[in-house]
Amino acid sequence: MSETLVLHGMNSPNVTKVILMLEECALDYELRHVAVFAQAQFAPEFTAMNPIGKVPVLEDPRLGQPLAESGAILHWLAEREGKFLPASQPERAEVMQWLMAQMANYGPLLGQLNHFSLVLRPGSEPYAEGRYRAVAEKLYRVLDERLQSREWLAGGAFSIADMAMQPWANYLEFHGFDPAAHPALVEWRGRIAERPATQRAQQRIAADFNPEAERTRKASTGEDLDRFFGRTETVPEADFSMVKQ
Ligand SMILES: N[C@@H](CCC(=O)N[C@@H](CS)C(=O)NCC(=O)O)C(=O)O
Repeated sequence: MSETLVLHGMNSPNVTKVILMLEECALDYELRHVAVFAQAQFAPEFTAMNPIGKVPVLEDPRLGQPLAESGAILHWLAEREGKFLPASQPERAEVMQWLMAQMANYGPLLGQLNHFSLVLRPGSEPYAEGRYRAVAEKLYRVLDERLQSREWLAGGAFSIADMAMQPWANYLEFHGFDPAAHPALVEWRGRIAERPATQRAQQRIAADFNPEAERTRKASTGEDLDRFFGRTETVPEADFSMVKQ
């Protein structure tokens, strides 16, 4: 049986983190591009693998069924290979804490900041922009403060928590925050960027994903974009009366 793993994805942070792990573990894998700007994630073949319609999805012959959710994929690969997840406690639990923090906080909330402050016209959604900017400011600050006293995010060694977090931490400047105010975060990011596996991952992404991603993004229709960004006709006005009841 072929031991080649297949990763369905695109050139985005949640997919990049898995490619970092595949390279760190020197596994044999194929990348298959999913054209999210052309609605390929909603095709029945894809939703049969992940009903939520999001990349990444890993097909691993050793599992025998597709696996979605980048945190679950990183955890599976760490268990499969016995790498990048400490065997003993409390280090193992600490790595899982930061992996979960990335999955539950950094990914979803920085993703919303992308949506509100970068996709929409500036000023068109001031409440959302302000809220997600404040959340992001805290998340980046917490990361910087934590990394001031340790080389790696959790567990005392480079782990799946670092691989999960680094592609999202790369948004710091894009989100308008000052790198000079986050020196420990920037140094840690650099340590990961310099790893040979990270450089190989970037080369694979550039070769196997970027051309098709660029082509399908430019060819996307208004309907494709509405579906991708979840836009609907009605945007309700903010009403805080329920909060005060
Ligand atoms: N919690 C999921 C999130 C995956 C996710 O948001 N994937 C994005 C790309 S990074 C996607 O597939 N977007 C297409 C869509 O939402 O339609 C994970 O970490 O795997």
